[in-house]
Amino acid sequence: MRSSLPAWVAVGSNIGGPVTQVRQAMAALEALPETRLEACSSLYRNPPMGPQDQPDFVNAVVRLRTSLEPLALLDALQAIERAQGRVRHRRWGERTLDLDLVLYGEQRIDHPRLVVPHPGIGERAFVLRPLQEIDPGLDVPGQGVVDALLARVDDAALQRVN
Ligand code: PH2
Ligand code: MG
Ligand code: MG
Repeated sequence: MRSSLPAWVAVGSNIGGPVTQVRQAMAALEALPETRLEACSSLYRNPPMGPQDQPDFVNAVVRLRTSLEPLALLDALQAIERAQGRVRHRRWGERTLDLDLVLYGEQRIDHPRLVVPHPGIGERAFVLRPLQEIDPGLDVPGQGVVDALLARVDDAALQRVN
């Protein structure tokens, strides 16, 4: 493999059998070229952020090691979303699969298609809690260490899925 970096992907689903969708996405990530799946968090069921008249989400975070450049990785994530039948209904609404590239090495990226670190990361327990499970001491560029970020949000509504 060419020189590679860690990349963290937040996985979410709330329709079409969310637990199966998330597990299938993890398998698809493992199969990406130039990429290893290094760590997977537990799955967490939690209430929707945004419109409340939609099912609970199942969320998880994975750490990849990849030599795909950020935009190539983004293309690959979007291809997996499409392969799992993603249809976008409304902003912050229901979806079969959402794969967000939340962190890429220590890089800060500001591109029309991709902002890294993901702008919402510091407020979202459903990203921070699974991220803390796999990388508690990780520094989020410009925001602080994951453990400290998680201490500032309410994660009481997250239920680990067995
Ligand atoms: N994703 C959204 C909108 N709302 N709520 C939860 N709990 N988890 C998500 O992943 C999520 C959401 C849009 O990406
Ligand atoms: Mg999202
Ligand atoms: Mg997304």
